[in-house]
Order: sequence, then C-alpha cells, then structure tokens
Amino acid sequence: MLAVLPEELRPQAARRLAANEPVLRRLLAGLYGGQADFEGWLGGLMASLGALYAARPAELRALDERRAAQPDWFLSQRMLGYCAYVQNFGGDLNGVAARIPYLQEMGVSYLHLLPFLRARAGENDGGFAVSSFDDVEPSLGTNADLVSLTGQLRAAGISLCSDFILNHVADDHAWAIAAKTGDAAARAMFLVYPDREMPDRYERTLGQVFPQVAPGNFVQVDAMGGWVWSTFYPYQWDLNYANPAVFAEMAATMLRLANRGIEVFRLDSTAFLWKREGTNSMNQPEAHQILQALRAIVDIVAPGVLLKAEAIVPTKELPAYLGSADARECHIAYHSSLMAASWLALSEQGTSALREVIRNTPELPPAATWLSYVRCHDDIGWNVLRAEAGADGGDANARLARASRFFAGAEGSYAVGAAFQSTDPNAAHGSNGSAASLAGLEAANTEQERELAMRRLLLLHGLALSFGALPVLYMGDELAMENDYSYLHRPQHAMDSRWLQRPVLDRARWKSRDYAGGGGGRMYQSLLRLLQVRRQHDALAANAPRTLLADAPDGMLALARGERFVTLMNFSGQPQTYALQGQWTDCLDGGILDGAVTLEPYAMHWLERGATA
Ligand code: OTU
Repeated sequence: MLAVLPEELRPQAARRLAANEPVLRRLLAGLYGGQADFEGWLGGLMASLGALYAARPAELRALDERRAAQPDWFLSQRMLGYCAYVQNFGGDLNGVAARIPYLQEMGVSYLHLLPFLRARAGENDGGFAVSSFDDVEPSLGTNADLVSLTGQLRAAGISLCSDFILNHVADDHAWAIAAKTGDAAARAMFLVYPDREMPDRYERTLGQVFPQVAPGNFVQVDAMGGWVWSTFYPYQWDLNYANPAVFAEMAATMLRLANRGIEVFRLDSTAFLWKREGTNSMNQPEAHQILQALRAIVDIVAPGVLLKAEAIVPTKELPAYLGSADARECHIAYHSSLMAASWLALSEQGTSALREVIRNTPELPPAATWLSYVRCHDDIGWNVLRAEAGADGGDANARLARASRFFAGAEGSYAVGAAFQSTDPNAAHGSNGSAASLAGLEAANTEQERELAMRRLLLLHGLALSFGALPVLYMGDELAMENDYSYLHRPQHAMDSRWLQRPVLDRARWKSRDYAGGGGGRMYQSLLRLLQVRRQHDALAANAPRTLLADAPDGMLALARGERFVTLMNFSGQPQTYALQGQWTDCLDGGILDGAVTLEPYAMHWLERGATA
C-alpha cells in the first residue's frame, strides 16, 4: 500500500497501518484465509486502498487528521441530525444546498439524505435498490452536484451522511446484468441456487422482512437458471460476502464515495450480511467481522469518516454493532428499541417496557454512540421489543399486537396510521404513519385534543434529545406534518404504507414556522426551544452518565443525566407526581421546582439542579 502512495503521505499512512493493519489482516484471514491465493488477494486489496488514499482530496485528509486527534467529536450535545429524502426536502441536490440556512436555524450538524445514488428503473424501494454506487440518481443531480453539496455542507459545519446499501444491489446493477448474461465472476457476487433444495433448507429458519409484498427470501430468475437470495424485495439481490471479491469491491466503493465528501455511512441492513443454515441469518459473527474490517479500512484511509449501523434487531443484539474497546466496529447504531418502546409507552400509558429497554442498554465503548429518533422513513418495528414486552411474564406477541392496532387507530385510539406487513390483527410487525398523525394531531378535533397531541410529540422528541445519543430529526416532524396519502395513487408505492411518512416538505408550514399560532409553527417553536436548551447542557452529551430513576410512577419516565440534570416525562393521560430532592430549575420555562412536582398529561420537564434562573 505504501508503495502506491506519494512520498509525503507515507509517514502518516505508515502510522495508521501500524495501528490497524494487523487487525484488518486477522479479520480478513478469518473470513477469507481459506481461499486460494489469499495473500495475493490481500495485496491487491491493499494496493487498491492505497490508490484511494492517494486520491483523497487534501481538504478531507485534513479533516481526517483533526478527527483522528479528537475521536469523540460526534458525542457532543451540540450534534444534531436531520434526515430527509432529497426529492422531498429540496427537489434535488442543489435544492438541498439551498436549504442549508434552514438546517442551520435548527442547529443541524449532520444531514442524512436517504438514497440518492442511481436507483433501479421502475420500483426501487425508495432508492434502496441501487444500480450504480458511482453515480448520483440523474433525477436528483450529478456527481459534481454531490461534491458541491458536500463542500457547502462542510463549510456550514454539517456532515453529510449517505446510505451505503451493502447487503444487496438492484437486479439492474452491472453485476446482476453481467450475471444474467452468464458471466461466472459476476454470478459469484450473488447467492444462486439451481433448485429449491438449499432455499427450502434456509427458509426453515429465516424470517421475512416484507411477508406480504415480498414473501420468502429467494426469487426465481430464469436468466440465472435458478433461485437468487433476496431478503427484501425480489429485485434487491443479496451480495455473497463469502466471496472475497464482494468485500474488496464494496470496500473500495465506499471509499470512492467518501472521497466525494460523504462523512458518515449509514450501513443499511447490516444484520443480514452473512448467511448460515439453521439460523435466521442475522447478526452472525461474520457480519460483525465484515463491519470490523470495514472500520479498520476507514481508520487507515479515511479516519474522519463515521460508520453507522442500521441493524433493526433485538436490544441484546445491538451493542455488538458498536464493538468494544479492543474490537472497533461502527461508531453509531440506531437504537430502534428505544424508539419503538417510546411509542409503546404512549399507547400503554405506562413505561415498563421502555424502562426494561433502558436497563438492557449497556454502557458503550469510548467514541461510540446510539442514534436516537422518533420516526424515520421505515415502519416502527415491534418485533425488536419481544424480550422487553415479555419481561413481565405476559404474552409479548399479544402486547405488541395491541400496540400495532392502537397505532392503526383501533380501540378508540387517537392515532391515525397503518399496520405494516401484517393482515393478522393478532400479529405484530410494524406501524406506519407520521409522528404527528400517530400522536393524535390528525384526528384532533378540539383545541384540547390538539394540545395533547402536541405534548405527545414534544415528549417523544424530548426523550430522543435528552437520552444521551446522537438525535436525528425526521423531515416534516419538526413542522408536525401529518400522513401523506398520495402514495395510494402511485401504483409502484400503493402496497407499501411506509410512504405515509414520506411526504414532500410542506412549503406553507415551512414558511409560517415562525408563527407559533399555527400547527407547524407551534411544534417548530417548541422544538427549537428544546434544541437550544440541549446545546447548553453538557450533561446531555451522548457520553455523559445516565441513570434511570426507579422511584417514578409507572406512567412516567424519569432520567437523571449526571448529578445536576433530570428529565421527567409523563407518558400517560393522567397527572403524575414525582418527589424531587432539593431545588430545581425548569430549563424550558425558568420555573423553580421544589419537592413534589405534578406533571400534566403527557407533560415533560427538563430540570437543572439549583435555582439557576
Ligand atoms: C432498511 O430497512 C431500509 O431502511 C429500508 O427502507 C429498506 O427497505 C430495507 O433496508 C432494504 O434496503 O430490516 O435492518 O421493516 O425496517 O426493511 C434493515 C422495514 C431492515 C425496515 C427494514 C430495514
């Protein structure tokens, strides 16, 4: 690798190699050491990494050095994420650049743009079926627009996060096209079986992500002469990571994107990277080894880049994605259990499962954090909560199915949403709908109902913002945007109710966001206040200590952040009382509290010790 680098980069590269190459070699030997000519393959990989190192723009290399010197830079309470579809937020990449002042108004320092690389023609799962990782989707802009956007964002103190969909490619990706024409090397990038024997054996223990619209995990493809592994939609073909060529190609692909200025990669569907008969082929040890190898590569070539694991898996499986002090993996991981449990708590008006999730959330290694969120482009998946929902000895499935019905608006609930991928009212898969609609704003008829819905929205955001994580807002939620039903008229989307929560930014709401009287402005102004207070308190940093206060009533969640900061959250429709020790100041309204404090339905307090106002 050093040989392909220019002289002036060699000392730095030598240092990084000394620190990371032994780890990388061990991991790759574990995965691929049995292959013919492993050493030759590894040499080729290192040379390709060297070329990408040499091609890394100077500005990004400088960023790498700054961040390597301060590896916990992203744990600050001043970090705030925002997630949007390019087309819905700005129309195209240049339109997103034009919205940078809006992002700055909120204090955003991290922007996750949902898939914007060239997507499959026709249906493409909202861009999650990628046909070329090296080109921007033409309807969203050009590669030059991407480089320009990353530069403008960086100048504004905002890191661009891009999905890196490494588990699968579209069936019109160059590899898939070549495989269909009989190219053996391309075929080996995928998992192909001539008949149903192996698929049937695997299926015995596999789950299903989209049981309704894409049942099964294999698709019959005549041009391939058999069955192709496709965990998600049939046009999303899983890559075969047992083939070292897949690893080498995908590692280089990621670094080419990094060299365009992408600073964070959302590693999509990481749990599925390795298949093993007799298991659900999720969270396999090899999947972690692949991620750790990618991390070692990033630490050598682009240490300013962050890796974020999207693994929607049970709480106990999550910490592994953040590695340990001596096995570095991803820097960030979605805490989908915390997110789902906060909605469950609303539906139950009780926090027992949410507390169980928090108890199951371990301390993290240094320079790693959870990602907290209220909503995202996907459904609220209930299955991740099975352990916590059954912890009281009850029927977890029945409990989660109840939540699913609640958010579909059944049983007199205030929510307007849809159950996802399940027609069985006694089974739980996921729930769709925008935060505002699920929290009751769409169904609200009276000022009182609107007030309660607004409080629920702020409560969930308050938890995400005060938990100790990198919080990410989902576009539209800051303006309390409601469900978008237009997908029902688009044949390629009509069967996938996740489109309920993928609206185009409402210009009218956006324009009147300063006017606290309207629905959008009221949410926006209250949220801005929370964001402002959060930035001021280093007790709210991702890595500052967190304690669950066990003496709060079941309808409430009380979290201490260090000795001087407490958040009290009422998840129920009844007033709840909590006995404070000593004097506290409400950071949101300046009020002084002492002794027993009663929270109105769905109310929240962020308290700082002492009378500091
Ligand atoms: C991810 O999601 C993406 O976020 C989805 O938008 C994509 O459809 C999918 O991958 C395929 O690329 O299981 O851990 O239940 O939570 O599909 C990865 C729906 C996933 C999603 C699920 C998910």
